[in-house]
Amino acid sequence: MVSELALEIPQRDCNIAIVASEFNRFVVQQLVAGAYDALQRHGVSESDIHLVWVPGAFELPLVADVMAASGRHDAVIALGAVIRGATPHFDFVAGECSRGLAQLALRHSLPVIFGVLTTDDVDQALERAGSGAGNTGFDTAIAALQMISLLDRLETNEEQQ
Ligand code: INI
Repeated sequence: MVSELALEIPQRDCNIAIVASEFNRFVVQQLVAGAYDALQRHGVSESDIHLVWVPGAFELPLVADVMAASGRHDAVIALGAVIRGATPHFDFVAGECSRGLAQLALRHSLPVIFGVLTTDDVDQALERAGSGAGNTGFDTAIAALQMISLLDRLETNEEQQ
């Protein structure tokens, strides 16, 4: 008999932290709106969503770390937009941001969800920050909920074995 854990939305109250970067706010604001939309459509109340703004994507890991360490949130969603333009700065900002966030998830055993756009230009970023489907903020919020449910079920399975 094959045992399979499918992706599901949790059937319990969830508390979510969103850390968003001010840099390229005209894009990131749309990601935040997409994330709120997805969370509220799936029953997360506004009072259980905690939004914190940081200056840029480079600062996301530190504040995500503080939010994760607080023990008050079931998941932390990091939202940002790093746009290449003509600068090699891009690689350092995007690289450190993704590395830092990935480390946090493992350190805290908590879903720390990567919703940072890394694009060549503004048009590509706006394309991924549209309304409804095609909004990375929306998609990452769904991923956060799915990961909460998955970890809940894995913990329950382990307790039962
Ligand atoms: N921060 C971003 O979030 N996106 C960018 O595209 C970006 N660029 O291109 O430089 C950016 N830089 C700022 C960086 O994240 C820090 O806020 C800054 O270096 C201070 O530590």
